Amino acid sequence: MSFLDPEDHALVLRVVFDGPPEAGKTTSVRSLARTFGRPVETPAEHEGRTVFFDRLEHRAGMFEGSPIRLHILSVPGQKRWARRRAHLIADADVVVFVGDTTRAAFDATVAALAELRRELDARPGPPVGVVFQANKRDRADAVPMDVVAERVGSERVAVFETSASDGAGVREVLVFAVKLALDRVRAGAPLDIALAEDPRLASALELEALLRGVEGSALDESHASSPSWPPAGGARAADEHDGLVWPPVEGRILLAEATRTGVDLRAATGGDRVLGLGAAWRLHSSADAIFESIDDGRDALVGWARLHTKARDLVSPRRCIVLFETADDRWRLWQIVHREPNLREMEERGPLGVVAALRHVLAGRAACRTIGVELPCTLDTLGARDDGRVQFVGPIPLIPRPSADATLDELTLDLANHLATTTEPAARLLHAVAELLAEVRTMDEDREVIALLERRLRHALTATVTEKSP
Ligand SMILES: Nc1nc2c(ncn2[C@@H]2O[C@H](COP(=O)(O)OP(=O)(O)O)[C@@H](O)[C@H]2O)c(=O)[nH]1
Ligand SMILES: [Mg+2]
Repeated sequence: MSFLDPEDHALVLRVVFDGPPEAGKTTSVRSLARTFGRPVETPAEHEGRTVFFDRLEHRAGMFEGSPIRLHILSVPGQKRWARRRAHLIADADVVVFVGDTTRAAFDATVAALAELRRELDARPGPPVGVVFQANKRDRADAVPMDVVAERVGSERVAVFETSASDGAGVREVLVFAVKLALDRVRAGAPLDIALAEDPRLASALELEALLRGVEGSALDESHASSPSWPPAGGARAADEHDGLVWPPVEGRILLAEATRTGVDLRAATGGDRVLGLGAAWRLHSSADAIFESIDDGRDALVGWARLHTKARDLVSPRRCIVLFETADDRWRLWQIVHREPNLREMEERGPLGVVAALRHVLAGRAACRTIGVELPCTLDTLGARDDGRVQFVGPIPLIPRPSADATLDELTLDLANHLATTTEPAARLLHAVAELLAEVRTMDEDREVIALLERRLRHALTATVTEKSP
């Protein structure tokens, strides 16, 4: 747990290196010690037997006027020291998970990571960030990186490649880990205070350079070419920059994951910006998300974060928001959203798909009324979760407005068209439409919307009956 040292008012952060035995924890901590020119201690003796674990101290910059002191520890790997390990994990401000990514060891690495995830998720308080150190990348039998990223991605970790034996990548891991630990310290404070840091002093690596690059030029044309990635000019050099990211800890992990893949400019209309980060992520910023001063930008970010929190149960989970300086010294808010399947794909599956999409749109609208946030409910912004419940997958508007009812109109017309041409057995369709109609009547929907749906659906029903019944 982080604490302020009463003697020198230093903020003490505990960085714990975890991972299966022989993955490279000790090698990593030793490599850091060499970089810092400091000794590694192996302090503990327990019941007459020496327990080798590694401990290293290091000063690392300032946080809100206090010097930062790092306590870097590696857990004892063997099973019999499980309790000692649990104790270290329970006190960690951030965990660096050293994973052996060679073929023979990788399954055990993934299993141990899943176990760590469970332990951390059970811990109360702000989330504890995890950096996954994909180690032994120098080995010829290392599993390919895209496979590694795929298998550990669902554990909400930031992934870095390392070869601890020659030190490659290990320092970058620590730098990122400290940022996550500081996010966690900030997250312990109320939101306004948690976000009180000045992003000019601490703002971010890859994405910042990326956004600076696109702000200026390319995006003003609707089909801009893709800039190279990573951007030229040493974007990764800006280690001291942290960005203003929400939610704390997990937002930065998402940001790191999203920006690992290349940027691919998809569309830009008016002042709005939509970029693809690889195939899996979308980066959005609307024309009204530009602010003259950093304080205005931060206030907007805080308000937007509250909106995200309010809508939490309805929206897809993998998303974060970021405030960045633009090339012309203003401030722009961005949101990064993991792509999830939407209702348009469902609708493409024929008339039953349209009925299902209609049901989800109505459920989405009902959910918005319940939470009191007017999110646009369209075929593009809504999707279905694995358990069948509706989920908002689009970008959350900065200022929510009631959405037009065009989507319901479009869907009921699509349904009528489908019904006129489909070969689907009439009985199934009749049943699905009749069921939906009954549901609509029980919903606390706008009266005009209900009337429209009843009219359209009844019309569709009659059409089906006359067309399909001899
Ligand atoms: N090739 C290679 N070997 C490594 C790497 N990191 C660690 N090792 C070796 O893996 C073994 C276990 O490393 P160690 O740091 O003791 O693992 P720990 O049990 O996690 O502390 C040692 O023989 C290291 O030299 C690496 O990045 N590449
Ligand atoms: Mg060791």
